[in-house]
Amino acid sequence: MPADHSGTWEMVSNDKFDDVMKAMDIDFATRKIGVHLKQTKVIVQNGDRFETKTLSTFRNYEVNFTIGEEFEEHTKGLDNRVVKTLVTWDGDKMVCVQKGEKQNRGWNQWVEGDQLHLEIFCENKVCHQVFKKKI
Ligand code: ECB
Repeated sequence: MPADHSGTWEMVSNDKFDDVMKAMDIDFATRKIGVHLKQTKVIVQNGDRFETKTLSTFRNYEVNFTIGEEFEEHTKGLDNRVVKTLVTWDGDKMVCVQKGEKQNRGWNQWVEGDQLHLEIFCENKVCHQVFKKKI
């Protein structure tokens, strides 16, 4: 039984997000806005099928995937690249690899109690986001 990531999760911290945005070549003005956003993550999990929305006052990002099935992801409104994305389980941790122009790109996501943790990687930078489950 995989971990349950479903629910609505509200950002409580976003460590080193600016570093990861820089590694993705996001311009200064966008980074200035992006670093202050309180993101909300909405996850619908049906077995190995995931529908995810990352919401903010500035931009929203939606991506849907099935565990173990590689797909082409267009990071529209983020860094606007096309990557080959594969999400798998490593125990209760969700591991995402995004193959493309940027090396060492992807994210890891796991649940600890009422918190959702998300590490976002790009090149040699790592951002750590923590969300709290909305009751
Ligand atoms: C959508 C809110 C953030 C908008 C910030 C705007 C520009 C920044 C550009 C690039 C920054 C790199 C990543 C953005 C961080 C979060 C967005 C979603 C990351 C993601 O794919 O999360 C997964 C795992 O939770 C969704 O399934």
